[in-house]
Amino acid sequence: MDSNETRRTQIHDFKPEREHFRTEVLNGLRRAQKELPSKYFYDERGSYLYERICSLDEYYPPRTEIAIMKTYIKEIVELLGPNIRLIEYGCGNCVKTRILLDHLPDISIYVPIDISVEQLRHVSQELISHYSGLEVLPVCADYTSNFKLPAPKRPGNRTVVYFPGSTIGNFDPASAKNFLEHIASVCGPGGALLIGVDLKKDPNMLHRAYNDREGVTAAFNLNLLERINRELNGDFQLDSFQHYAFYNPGESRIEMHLVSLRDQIVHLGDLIITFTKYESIWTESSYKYNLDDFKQLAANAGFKVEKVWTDEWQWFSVQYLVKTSD
Ligand code: AVI
Repeated sequence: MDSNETRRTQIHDFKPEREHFRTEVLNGLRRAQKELPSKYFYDERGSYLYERICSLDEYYPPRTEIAIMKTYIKEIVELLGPNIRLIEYGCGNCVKTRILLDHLPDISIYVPIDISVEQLRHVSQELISHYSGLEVLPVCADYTSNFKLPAPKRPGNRTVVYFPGSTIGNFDPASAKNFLEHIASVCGPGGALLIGVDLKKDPNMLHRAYNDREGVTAAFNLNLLERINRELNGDFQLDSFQHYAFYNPGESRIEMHLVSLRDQIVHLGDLIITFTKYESIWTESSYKYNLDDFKQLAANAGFKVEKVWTDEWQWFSVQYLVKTSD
């Protein structure tokens, strides 16, 4: 672990990507259905492109989730209670977190966890200067891996995990259950989870959300190849791959792929990867739930859904889950 910041902005850096990026990319590209983990989208440019996606008309989740948060913030903070330790998985730019922090004046500890060190450094600095009494303990880690959370100076009343943005949708159902189980263990007795969950809806609306007119989602998807070129000495020709995203109703998920537009060979250092024309690399799944399915998933992972807030069209939900006793 590395501590290269001043005392108040010290990032607990577990150097997540540098350890595993190469191994996971090589393993994924050796499979019959080539795949790359979507968590690697978020380098500096990827995080920037994701922020642009979040402001697109077609990409409804962020604005819908924010509207739900703002409408029901009083009820939400009442359930969270006073003097909590708030842990956020994948904090990104913390837009939604600020809604919580603005209404939780007596919150004691905030632990933002993100895979992107640049993003984390930036937001932690901002939060520290804006929320004077708040102890911010930023952690740079792949939150699906095991790492030790930093100890706060003074304990909070209880732990609440915040996992917004429907990032849970980027896990396949088995991994989603494992991850929620992991969160339940982090919460500890009396702990809770506040989570954003995207809901099933008209497939055409979903299709538009992942195939925006400006091509920002396409650039976000292709940026993964650029990152591999830069960091793993690759020679992917970006104009020989095409963004392809569709809703698979049988699996209740958006699938994002990068399709090879010709037979081609790509080098990653000494390694050679061959592509046939129209072969794809599967880069992301984004599962959509209905409320009952998610309730069942939560129950299987040791949580009881205590409260659900949605928008008037039931596009998106914010849910408050409490840990059931072991
Ligand atoms: C981060 N995650 C919830 C986004 C999603 O909708 O699955 C990532 C994304 N991929 C394309 N657009 C947005």
